[in-house]
This record gives sequence, structure tokens and C-alpha cells, in this order.
Amino acid sequence: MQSISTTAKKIRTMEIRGAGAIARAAASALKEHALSLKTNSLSDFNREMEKAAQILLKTRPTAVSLPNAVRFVMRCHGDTVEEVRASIVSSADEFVKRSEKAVEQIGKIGAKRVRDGDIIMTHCNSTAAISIMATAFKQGKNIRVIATESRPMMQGHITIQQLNDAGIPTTLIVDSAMRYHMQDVDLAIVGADAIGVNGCLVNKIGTSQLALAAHEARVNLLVAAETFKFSPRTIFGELIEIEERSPDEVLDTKTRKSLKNVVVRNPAFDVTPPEYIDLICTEVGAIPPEMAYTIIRDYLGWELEELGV
Ligand code: RUB
Repeated sequence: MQSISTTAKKIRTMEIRGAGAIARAAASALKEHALSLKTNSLSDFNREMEKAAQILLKTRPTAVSLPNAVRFVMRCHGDTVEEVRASIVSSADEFVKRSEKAVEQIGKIGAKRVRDGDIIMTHCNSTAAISIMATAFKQGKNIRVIATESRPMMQGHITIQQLNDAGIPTTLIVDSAMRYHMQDVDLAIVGADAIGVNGCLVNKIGTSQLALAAHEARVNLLVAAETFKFSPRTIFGELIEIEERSPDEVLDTKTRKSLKNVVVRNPAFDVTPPEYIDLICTEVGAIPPEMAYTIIRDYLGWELEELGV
């Protein structure tokens, strides 16, 4: 269980964060766990793997990439422990490879929507969104980026570090300055923790505010999302759970305890309706949000079968 508990802890404490990275880490942990199990009994092996999968699934509730990755890996076949183990190892490797390739592909596809001279606003820290900006910049497009802090966990600091390292001129702003700066912006690009069947986007808290401000200023909003960020369960009317994290991330315990009449809320994500999204850039193409169902059917069909459709 070493690989599973270590990875689960890292995901819970956000040492590993970002929907894509969480999914890849979970797939790799399942592979390590499968390789470490000593039993010759298939039912014991399956039970141990299922237990591990459940531990990983409970770490963070919103990023649908996590259950999609876990189910992809656990869809193993075989009549013996060795066959099932080999199947888990190859599925985990395939998931990680595909997911890394997807980020690269999204960069290439999304960069086509970036024009020379564009000022781009982004929020939080998304590997897929940065892939678009970095690819456009490498192509010689003279872009500038405005990045938000993304309180309370300040993932914007990771973003400005990555953009700086890529040589992209970047401005850091506080989250509440989003609308103020939107007048200078040509394009908004964000990542995704989940996309619902109606094309809604679940991403870092504040994304829907950015979308509203972009809509008002007639700035296009581009979402960078691998196909495994789409949520098959939303087809059955299930809602995507919004993670509420500890209030300690917002205000220290001592101060909070001294304020008897104050409650601190800390939702980590919000929902942006499809009307505010111009394009979702996936590794299989740039689509309007209305096409979310098609992506789920064509690329997560195996999952629908398992759900009994
Ligand atoms: C991260 C976040 C990112 C998406 C997409 O939230 O909202 O925009 O996960 O990231 P947190 P990526 O920091 O709470 O995990 O494109 O890297 O998958």
C-alpha cells in the first residue's frame, strides 16, 4: 500500500495537483501497487486493487480525470494474477503516455487560436492551458500573459514561474483585478477539472468570474481540456461535486476562533455555464461546448458501457 498511501496523501495535501497530474499520479500508483502485490490468489489480488482504487478515488472529489484514470487502469483483463497484473501495468502506462501526448496536441491545436500580439488572461495553473501559450510563443507569436494569483492556494505563482521559464512576458494580478484588466485582454485561456455533458466547465474557483468578465468584454474564452476531463456520469444527471477545502487555507485557525460570528467558506471550484465558453480545445480537436456529449460517447464509451448504457 506504500505507493497508494503516499500518492493519496500527496493528492489530498495538493503536493500533486492539477487534474491531469492527479490522474497520471493515480494511474502510476495503481501500477506500482499491482507490481508490489505478492499474492497468487486472483480474488485477493482483485480485492487489494479495488481497495487501492477506492483510497485514490476518495482523495479529491472534483477532478473527473481521477475516476476516469482509475477506471481506465482497473478495466483489466485476465484469468490469472500475472495476466491481470500485466493488464494493469500496460493500461497505466498507456494512460500516462496518452495524457502527456494529449497536452502536447492541445498545445498545437490551441496555438492556432492565438494571434501574434495577443494579450492572454489565465487563471490558476493548468498544464494544458500553458501548453497552448508556450506553443504559440515558440511559434514566434509575440504574446503577453496576465495571470491571476488564484487565492487561497496561489497556484498563479506556479503559473508565473512556468511562463517566466518559457520566456513569456507575464503580469501577475490579484484575482479581484480580473475585470479591471479584461479591457486589455484579447483571449482568455483556462484549464478544466471537469466538463459536463451540457458543456459546462468546472475549474478553479474564480473561473466563472473570469468567464463573465470575458463575456462582457467580448473576449473569447478557450478551455484546454483532455478528453478524460469529460464526465460520463453527468449523462445520468449526476452533478459534479464541488470540493470545499479547509477554511485554514483562507484564514488561520487562531483568528477564526476569535471571530465567533464569522464563518469562512472555501469552495475550490466553480461552474462556468457553456454559454460563456467559445471553444474547448481537446487532443482530438477544438469543439464547441455543445459537442461535449459526442466526446463522452466517442472517447469514454467504455465507461458508459460499464455504467450500464
Ligand atoms: C487546478 C485547476 C486547473 C485544472 C486543469 O486546481 O483548477 O485549472 O486542474 O489543470 P487545483 P491541468 O490546484 O486545486 O488542483 O491542465 O494541469 O490538468
